[in-house]
Amino acid sequence: MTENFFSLLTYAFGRDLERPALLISDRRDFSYGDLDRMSAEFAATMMVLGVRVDDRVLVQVEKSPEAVALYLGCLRMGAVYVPINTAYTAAEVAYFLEDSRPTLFVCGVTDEPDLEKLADSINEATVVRSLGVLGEGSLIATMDGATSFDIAVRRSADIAAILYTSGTTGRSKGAMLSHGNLASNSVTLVDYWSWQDDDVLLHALPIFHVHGLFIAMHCAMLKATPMIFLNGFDAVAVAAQIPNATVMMGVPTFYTRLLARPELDRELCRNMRLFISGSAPLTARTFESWASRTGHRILERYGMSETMMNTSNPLIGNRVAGTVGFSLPGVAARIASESGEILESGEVGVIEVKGPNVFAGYWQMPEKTTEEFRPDGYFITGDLATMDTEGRISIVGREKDMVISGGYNIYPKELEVLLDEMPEVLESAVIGVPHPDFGEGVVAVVVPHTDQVTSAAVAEMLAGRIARFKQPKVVVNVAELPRNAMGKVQKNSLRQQFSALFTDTDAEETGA
Ligand code: MCA
Repeated sequence: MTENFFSLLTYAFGRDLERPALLISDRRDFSYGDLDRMSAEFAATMMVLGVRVDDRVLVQVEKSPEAVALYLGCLRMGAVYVPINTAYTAAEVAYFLEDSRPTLFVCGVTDEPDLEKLADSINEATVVRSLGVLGEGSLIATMDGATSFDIAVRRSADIAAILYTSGTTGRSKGAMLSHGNLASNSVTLVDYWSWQDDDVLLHALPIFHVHGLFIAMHCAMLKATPMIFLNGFDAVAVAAQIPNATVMMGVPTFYTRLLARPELDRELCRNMRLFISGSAPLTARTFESWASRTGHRILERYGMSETMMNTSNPLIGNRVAGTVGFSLPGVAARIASESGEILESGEVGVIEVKGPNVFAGYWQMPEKTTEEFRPDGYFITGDLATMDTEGRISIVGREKDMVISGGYNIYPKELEVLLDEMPEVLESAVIGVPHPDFGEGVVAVVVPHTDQVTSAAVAEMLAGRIARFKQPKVVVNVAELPRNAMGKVQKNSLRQQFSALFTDTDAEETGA
């Protein structure tokens, strides 16, 4: 018997293949039968292109029903799905091509000629195809009409996907998630959040990260319930769809932007059953404002690319603002000191987790994998937290140097390396400070050699090298960086100094 996660999904789809899966405003709806058929077509096509079990398929495409079917096709044939952010530049893509060594790289129609050259220069064996219908050689145009494809036999521990997560050293690590990881976490969440046969999910998240790809889609798919499938987040469009939905999953920026919409009220949310938030901390203020405007208490949960979901506030019972709830059934969580000593309730330490949701390790980085696990199998998340006597967890900070902006993780090191290469920069420190829209906004603090370093110069240097969303929203010049006795830059002190940069409208852009 196969433990391929896709067989669980087809079991759910098979209850009624006519059921709508993706509701799309400017295209026809796609049923679960359509997704099933398209996934077989993609699997057959990929097979013809040389993709085999365990081969990586690197994917950088816009959100679409075809992109969903491509993901399902990879599961179905036992290939390893490797999605990357559509905002990544060719320079960033080069790293993923080199690191993941894909057999097939699927990209956007307009990018295909350039990326084909790039892929060829890195790994001649990689086949490059666009997904879309426009390009002559696109994946869809290559389809040979096969409408069935046997589900590949996979064991629970076999890898289904690699999700890249940046590292504190600036080098992205590929978190390998197995078929068993996907199955256990999705089945747990469907049950924990009591997914209903008549639920309708409002899906406005990107589908290249765990949140939109696995958490949101798998819950809907395991019950074969419809998703209102929006290309991206637009507050007006999302607000207009709220009355047609029963569940929404989003990052905190979704909620703050919706709160700015005058039409948001109890009546608009009358059909909603559940609002879920994750990927970044939800402030108590947003939680309270949402409750008073809509009558709904947002359910906050906590996860990572390496583990998918670890904890959740309860569906029934008290959802407490500023906490991420309890460890999910089957997931063990504990708070430990840096040296691994397990701490008492209330003490601040690093949250460590163990369970069937925890990834198989980092792709081709065995030493890094070993470093991040305790000998007894607990994964060290790097997030600082406390646990109360009932087991309720609150995230209070991060051990790793990372900024979370609009739900995206941004690693300062990646930017600092580039900034320090600028001839006009003596040294730099990149930090995140409170931002009204993105939760945290990226700030580059630079020490210039002589002349001030301008935002324009930084933007010019970063153009094409790093995705726009990672780039600093503000560049600040300082005479020197604060350091401790060991010479380490005191980022806390910088964060404090510039904490009002995005909230104080009089703030200087390039001088401090
Ligand atoms: C876009 N921009 C951003 C961000 N997004 N800047 C900083 N942080 C961001 N998150 C910039 C763009 O570079 C561009 O800048 C300008 O904003 C407009 O871009 P656009 O794409 O139109 O932005 P948007 O549509 O307003 O997007 C904001 C967003 C989006 C809706 C918050 O970032 C988003 O969908 N975030 C969700 C991320 C997510 O799914 N995270 C899950 C990963 P310029 O004009 O200068 O070019 S974490 C996860 O999966 C874990 C496991 C978990 O627990 O969930």
